[in-house]
Amino acid sequence: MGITTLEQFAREHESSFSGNCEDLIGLLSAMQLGGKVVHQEVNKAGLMQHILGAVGSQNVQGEEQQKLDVRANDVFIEVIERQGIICGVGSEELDDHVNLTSCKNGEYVLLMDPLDGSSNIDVNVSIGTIFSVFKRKSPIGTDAVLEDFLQPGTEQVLAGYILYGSSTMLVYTVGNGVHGFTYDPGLGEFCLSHQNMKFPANGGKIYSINEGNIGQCDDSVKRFVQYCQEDNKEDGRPLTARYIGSLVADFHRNLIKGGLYIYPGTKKAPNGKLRLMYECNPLALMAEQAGGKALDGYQRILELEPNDLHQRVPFFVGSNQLTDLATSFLSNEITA
Ligand code: AHM
Ligand code: MG
Repeated sequence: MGITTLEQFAREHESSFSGNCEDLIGLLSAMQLGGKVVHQEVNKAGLMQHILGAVGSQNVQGEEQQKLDVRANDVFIEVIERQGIICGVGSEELDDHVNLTSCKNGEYVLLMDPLDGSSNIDVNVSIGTIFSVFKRKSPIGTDAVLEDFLQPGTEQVLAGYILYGSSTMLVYTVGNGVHGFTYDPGLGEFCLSHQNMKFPANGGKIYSINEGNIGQCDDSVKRFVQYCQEDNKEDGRPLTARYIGSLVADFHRNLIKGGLYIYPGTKKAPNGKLRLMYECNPLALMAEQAGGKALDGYQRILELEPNDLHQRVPFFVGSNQLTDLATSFLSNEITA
C-alpha cells in the first residue's frame, strides 16, 4: 500500500476545507508536531518520574492537574503560536482564554483539551488530545474576545483528536468526512490509515458508561442500561459494556466497532462531567460526519448556544441506532 501523509492528503482534498485551506493545513501541521512531542513524552512517561503525577494545583473546574496535562497544554500552545494563524486559545487547563499576542492577524481561535483522560495518564492506559477550531468574530489585528470562542458547534471549521493508544493516531474532520492517520515513528509522519470513517451500518453492540454512577443517574438512564443487559436473542441483547474512562479512546473504539458513549447528568452533577467546547463539540462534529449522532439527551450538541468556556453538558454520542435507542428512553417512548 502506498503511503500518504496527512499533509499530502489534506492538500489533495483542499476543496473540502470551508475556511482558508492554507491556514488550516498549516494548523493541522502544528497539531501533528504537538502530537509527536506528546506521543514521545507519553511513551516514556514511566521512565521519567518528573513528568508523572499531579502538579499540586487544580484547574478552574476544581480538578487536580497532572504534570503531563500542563506539559501538553504548553506544547500545543507553543507550536500553535509559532504557526501564527490562531489568535487565541481556550483550554481545559486554562481558567480563561489566552491571546497569542504575536498572532493578532490570525483568523481563527482554537479550543482544546490538551490531554484528556487524566486518570489514565499514570497507569499506561490510552489518553487523547481533542481540538476544535472556529473562525473569529472579532476584527483581525485585535485581541481575541470570549465571543470568538462561544460559538455553536455547527460553526466549527476543523475538529479532531489525537489518540495516544496502542498506536498514536490523528483523526480530523473539516466537515467533509472523518479521516484517520496513524503515526509511524520511523518516518516521523502521520500516514493515512482510515479514510472516510463511518460507524458500522448495523450501529454496533457496545455501550460505554461509568456504571459506578448509575445510582446517581435518572431512572430513564437506569432503565436503558438494564435494557442493554437483558437477554433477547431477536435483537442481539445483551449488548457489550466497554468503558476505558478516556473519552477519545472510548469514542474511537465505538466509531470503529459500533457503539454508544454516555456521560449523563447525575444527581451530583446535573450537567454531567464533560465540557461542551473542547470535548463534546469536536466529537459531535466527528460523530455526525461519520454518520452518527451526538445529543445532550434531547438536543443536537452542535446546536447548543454556549455561554461559558468550561460549560458542562450531558453527552450521548455514537451510532444513530444506539443514540436513538438510548435517548428514546429519556423521552419515555420505550418502557423496558
Ligand atoms: P478529564 O478531562 O479530567 O480527563 O475528564 C474527562 C474524562 C473523559 O476522558 C472520560 O470519559 C471521563 O472523564 C471519565 O470520567 P469518570 O472517571 O467520571 O467516568
Ligand atoms: Mg478532558
